[in-house]
Amino acid sequence: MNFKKVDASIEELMLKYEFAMETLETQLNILIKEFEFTHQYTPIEHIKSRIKSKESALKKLEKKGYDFTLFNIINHIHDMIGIRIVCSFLEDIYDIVNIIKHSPQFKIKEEKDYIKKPKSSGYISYHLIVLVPIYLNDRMEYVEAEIQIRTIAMDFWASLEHKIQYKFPKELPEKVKNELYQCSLNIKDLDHRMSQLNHFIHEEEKTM
Ligand code: 0O2
Repeated sequence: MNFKKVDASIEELMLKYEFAMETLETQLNILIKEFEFTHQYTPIEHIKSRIKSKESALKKLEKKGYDFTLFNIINHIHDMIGIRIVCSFLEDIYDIVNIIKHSPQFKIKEEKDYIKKPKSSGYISYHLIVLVPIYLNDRMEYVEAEIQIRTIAMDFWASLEHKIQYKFPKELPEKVKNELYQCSLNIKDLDHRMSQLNHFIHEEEKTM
């Protein structure tokens, strides 16, 4: 399937993704700033956002066994818009998930808790698929976006694993897979220990 046939309409679709990403970024920033103001605490280390390129969308559809059509992009790629919120501590993730879930601005389409149930690769993160309303000249439309919420430790693992995966276009050797999985257990342990430290410090602060 080549790009040319669907070029004009795909440009229109990409424009809608741009509008939705801008809307989502603004709304998330407001929610987070309000949280920081209310709690006098900053739970976020950094936020990254991106729109999946047409080339990556094509690759993802190929991998899933679908043709490169507008219908398939809309219906089978749930992360054309991706926002990654990297938090300090484990408990911060659930605070952020809560404020997003309770915000009337987005509809939650799906929730994937890969913290309670990590993927077989060892991947740990919290995913929310949200529907972002965009207001066009004559209508409102919902656009899907994926929000990944994770700690710095989870982000460290996912980034390096992604880099290693890239070097093996087919499949990772078993030995590498096992080692990555073991590393993910260390990440989980590290997050729990940091979380306990955080809890301890909060309790100490109360007595000061
Ligand atoms: P990229 O390059 O980050 O965009 P779906 O999107 O729901 O159709 P899937 O695989 O069922 O596909 O959804 P999933 O696994 O809930 O979320 C997909 C995204 O999560 C991936 O996007 C990655 O960003 C991240 N992810 C999921 N599993 C892993 C993993 O094992 N390792 C790493 N490093 N990241 C993972 P893309 O499009 O695959 O990649």
